[in-house]
Amino acid sequence: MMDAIKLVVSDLHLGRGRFSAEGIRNPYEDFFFDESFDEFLEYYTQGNYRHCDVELIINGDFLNLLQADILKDGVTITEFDCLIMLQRIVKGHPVFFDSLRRFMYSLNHHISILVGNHDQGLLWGKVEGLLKNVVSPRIEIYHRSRSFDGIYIEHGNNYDILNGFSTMDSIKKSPLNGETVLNIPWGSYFVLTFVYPRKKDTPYLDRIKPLRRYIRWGLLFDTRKTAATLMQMVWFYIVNRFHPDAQRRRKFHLTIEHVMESFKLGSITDIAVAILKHTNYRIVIFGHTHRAMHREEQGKQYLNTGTWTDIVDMGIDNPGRHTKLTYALIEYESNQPRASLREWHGRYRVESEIRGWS
Ligand SMILES: [Mn+2]
Repeated sequence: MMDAIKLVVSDLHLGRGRFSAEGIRNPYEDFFFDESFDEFLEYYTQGNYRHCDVELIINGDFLNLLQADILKDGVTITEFDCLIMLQRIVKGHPVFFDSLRRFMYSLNHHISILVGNHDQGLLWGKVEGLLKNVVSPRIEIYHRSRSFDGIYIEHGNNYDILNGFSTMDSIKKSPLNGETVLNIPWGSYFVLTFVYPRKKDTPYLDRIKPLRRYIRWGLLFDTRKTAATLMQMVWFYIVNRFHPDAQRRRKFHLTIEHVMESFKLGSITDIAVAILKHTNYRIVIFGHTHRAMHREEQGKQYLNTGTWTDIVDMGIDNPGRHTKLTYALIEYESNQPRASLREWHGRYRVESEIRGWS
């Protein structure tokens, strides 16, 4: 019999649901596993876990609060915009949110939510309030990290130069009209103005890993389209680099080294290794890269919880399109926590829908 466990998931990227109210397919949805998630919570609250203290930790990018089509100019995000986005996400995922609500009925169940770069809007008090209204007033929101029992958990975007933001100045006054808006990082401008409009035709565009190799493939096999896209990326940079908004312009004052640095998925792993080496933490858990990972050295562990969206893997070792519902399970043995990286299989399904193979 277990006393307490913690479940860590990340990068669920809940959007407005698979279909619009009119029944039209929503190309911006990235999360398709509401039922599996429901079974997941059910499993860890029954049987051996029935009387167990269970904490669900959602380690960043829980919600997709970068929905360009809702925003007035496509990039300026106000608190009100985030409330609208959150409302639509809740409406689009009734099974998921019912599941969270039911989980929280029991007082020995807890939910902690960490802010990621796709849900920076959770930093706003009213957005947090709305989420608490929807799920439970007992949920806890952590703006940067959560640590306990020698475990350090953070989304990880702050170690990625294109997606980092300081919680100190992540809400600013717009220079255009004095309105309070989110101070979004470079990567969010890219998602809103470059990726978002292209997802209509290429819904998996932001799920390709590593992008570098995809570009190389593209140049070889689809030369004209890839070259055009690369030119558009250069244009995206120029427009922002010389933008009338000084704050936005300054953000794009980056050198090529910065950009190349951000293409390397390894760097966040290096940070985790450094934390384990130089602090007393014994377990570090990140998300953000969408690549599940588990490293163990001298009893110290680094885990990356991956993502529940699919990824288009361009790697040589395991190419293809994969979905792995990965999570970290933290168990306690005589008060010592141990973490393991796991994959949720849930109930066997005889069929499922294939999406976006255009
Ligand atoms: Mn993510």
